[in-house]
Amino acid sequence: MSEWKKTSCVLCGQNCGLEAQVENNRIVKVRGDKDNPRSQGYVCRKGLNISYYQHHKDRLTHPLKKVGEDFVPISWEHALTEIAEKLGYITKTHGPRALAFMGLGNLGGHSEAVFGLRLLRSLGSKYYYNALAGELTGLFWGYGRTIGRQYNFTIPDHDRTDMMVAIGWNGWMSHQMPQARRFLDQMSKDPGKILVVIDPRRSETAVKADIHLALRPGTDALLTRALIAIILQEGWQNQAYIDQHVGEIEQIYSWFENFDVRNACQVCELDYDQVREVARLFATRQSSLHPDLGVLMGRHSTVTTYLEIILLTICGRLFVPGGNVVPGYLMTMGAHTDDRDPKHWRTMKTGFPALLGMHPPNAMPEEIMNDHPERLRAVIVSSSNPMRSFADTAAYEQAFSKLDLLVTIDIAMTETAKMSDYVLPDRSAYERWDTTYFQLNYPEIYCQLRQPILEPEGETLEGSEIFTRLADKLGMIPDIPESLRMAASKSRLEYGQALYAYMQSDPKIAATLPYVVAKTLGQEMGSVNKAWMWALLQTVPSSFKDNAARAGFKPGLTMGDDIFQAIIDHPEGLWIGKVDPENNFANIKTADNRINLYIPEVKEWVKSITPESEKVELQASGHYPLILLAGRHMDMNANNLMRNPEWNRGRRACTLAMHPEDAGRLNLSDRQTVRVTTEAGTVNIELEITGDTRPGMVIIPHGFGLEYNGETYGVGINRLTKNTHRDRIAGTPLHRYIRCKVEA
Ligand SMILES: Nc1nc2c(c(=O)[nH]1)N[C@H]1C(S)=C(S)[C@@H](COP(=O)(O)OP(=O)(O)OC[C@H]3O[C@@H](n4cnc5c(=O)[nH]c(N)nc54)[C@H](O)[C@@H]3O)O[C@H]1N2
Ligand SMILES: Nc1nc2c(c(=O)[nH]1)N[C@H]1C(S)=C(S)[C@@H](COP(=O)(O)OP(=O)(O)OC[C@H]3O[C@@H](n4cnc5c(=O)[nH]c(N)nc54)[C@H](O)[C@@H]3O)O[C@H]1N2
Ligand code: SF4
Ligand SMILES: [Mo]
Repeated sequence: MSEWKKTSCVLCGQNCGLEAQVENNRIVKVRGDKDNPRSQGYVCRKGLNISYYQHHKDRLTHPLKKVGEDFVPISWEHALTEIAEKLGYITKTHGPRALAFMGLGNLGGHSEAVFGLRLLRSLGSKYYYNALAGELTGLFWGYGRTIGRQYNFTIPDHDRTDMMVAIGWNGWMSHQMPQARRFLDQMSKDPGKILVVIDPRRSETAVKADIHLALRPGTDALLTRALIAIILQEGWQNQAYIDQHVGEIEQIYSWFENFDVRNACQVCELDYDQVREVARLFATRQSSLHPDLGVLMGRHSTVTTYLEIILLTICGRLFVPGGNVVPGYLMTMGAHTDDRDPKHWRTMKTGFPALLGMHPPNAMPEEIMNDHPERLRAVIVSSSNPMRSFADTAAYEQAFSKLDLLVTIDIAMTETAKMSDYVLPDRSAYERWDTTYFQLNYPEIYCQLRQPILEPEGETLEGSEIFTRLADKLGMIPDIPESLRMAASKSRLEYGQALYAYMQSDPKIAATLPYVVAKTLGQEMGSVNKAWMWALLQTVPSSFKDNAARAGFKPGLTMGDDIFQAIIDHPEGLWIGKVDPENNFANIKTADNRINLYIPEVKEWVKSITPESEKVELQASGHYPLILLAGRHMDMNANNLMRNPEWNRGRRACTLAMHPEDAGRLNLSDRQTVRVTTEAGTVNIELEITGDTRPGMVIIPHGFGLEYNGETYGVGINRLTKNTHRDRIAGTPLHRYIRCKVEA
């Protein structure tokens, strides 16, 4: 018997709607779901292959404990009791700073994060490492300083923009917006719209561009400084906007006054007239900007973002139709954690701040490998594979083998799981209820609560259930009255009233709300994640209620429950709100409600980025003459989410891409094995000679080097990256600019 079921792809942050045909508890066919209001049937090759994510030999089905060199099955009861004892012991003996969590959600689901973070906090620690602090936290920092909230970063207003500048974004391959290929095609064909791509190579997105600025790798900060300088020198800035919305701007003008734009363009290897034309268009059109990893993982990462915010601001492109806007949320990606406030922890050895509550994975090896009495000794990892994803595999191997406790929660036996003391099996994205908080959209607010489409195999539990049981073992959950459990079995309305009364009875209960909901409504519904969606909707702020009313939900006491019911009734996903498009400026949360453009801490950094200094910094090194892009998003990878290599059979998935000119000079031929060396290490890899890259620049994709069924597929890129090669403020890796050499 087969059945088509509504679900979503979990292989990138877009979570396109899918319909999956299920037979004998297996996904046998997949198609894009036309009923999904956000993706409207759009799907890429990866989404069509989710059966390889779900069904493979390395799936975890039972809790495991490491004994000697082997893993032995252990019951949930024993595993959680032992882990709780160890967590209690380590945090009591060495203090709470000895404990960190890592991951807590990836591209497929985020419900567990609430429960994991609650547990971390209850144990007294604030150390939370996450992949976002390996890519986006510099950007969060920039918005935090200028706008007042790190979570109020912006995205282009895709439907209304008539000029989009993609800088370091290869949307044709990575998506990063709804229906990316459809959008880029339309942009490209519409004579009234301009697509500008700033990328050193002719990427799949650059091919679609009206203007391609093929800048020299690593010169985005210099180029952005030049764009701002041109606009200010020509007087093209939007003075009315600046007068009305900007504070703290006078201090920055001098950074651009005598800036030598022509010389800068030369260093960027760009034509001055073309750069000037882009500046003029950007200042005069309904323009928007889409930055991505090419700059976020590039040289001067955080300062490039800051300069981009300055560029958007002086042109009056922030918070306006067709410009860059703050999208709508049910739940933000994290809490604002201003790094100037000492209550937010910095990493101890390396001194990196938490940004949006997250610490950089690049710092973790050093945080373990030191002899401070409070050094990191215990790590719980969920939905992440640091042993392959994060910079410097060798440093991670050394550090993780020094830990007193490593626990991994995953759906597969990963390289990180193999190093762990305990390995706990999560339900997969298709076996549990879940949602993500990534679906940045404007002005509509999108939600899909994925329903389980498969019966779980073995003894898996939802991650949020695992964290709740651990909290219980640690004695963190108050006694729950029988009346609350009874109410949960009757109706959501009665439960809501009983929960309210219970919380009123003791103010301390609020801090344990997720666990209380898990153990009552979660049990009743058979899913903690599902119950948490209901609870979340009861506690949304009034601003969200206004948004929900705009999408047609009736204001009043039952609004949260009405939205929940609609979410359940629409497994394909739905709009649950709409932000006020007339009032995006309300997202500015600074003291004077103005954009504060001056950030004193990076003044010297910005001023140091001159044509003269960059020329010297960028000079090719005799020892490492090539620039390696350590990571690339393409049709044949999906982070670490596809372990079974079968989906790429017959394709050249993991190669070193090199331009024919370099290959000729080095006397190398296509398909031969070459040796790539960086300051971090050496790997052997198949060479692919291709015009996909640019002379002087080689590329290896990430997401390979995974051990599957006893074999290793492709090369683990992070053998070539050094964890200390990172942004000085955010600690994010500079994976798009690594010096290397390639030999036969
Ligand atoms: N197929 C696929 N899609 C994915 C993922 C995946 O694994 N596979 N992962 C998802 C995730 S988690 C993320 S974060 C996104 C990332 O999505 P993107 O940021 O779009 O991914 P990248 O491949 O890093 O592409 C960035 C572009 O930057 C360019 N670039 C390199 N160096 C420079 C430079 O110095 N300056 C400029 N301006 N550009 C430069 C590269 O040539 C490349 O074309 O992709 C998401 N989508
Ligand atoms: N050198 C280099 N390194 C990179 C990049 C790069 O460009 N270059 N890209 C970086 C980027 S942008 C990102 S976002 C990170 C991502 O790195 P990670 O944080 O590691 O995230 P993923 O690789 O998406 O997923 C990791 C794990 O989640 C597990 N998983 C899948 N589904 C579930 C589930 O339902 N529950 C649980 N518990 N686990 C599940 C998978 O088996 C996998 O082991 O990698 C980064 N690493
Ligand atoms: S990988 Fe991303 S764009 Fe492709 S189908 Fe999945 S969610 Fe959609
Ligand atoms: Mo990412």
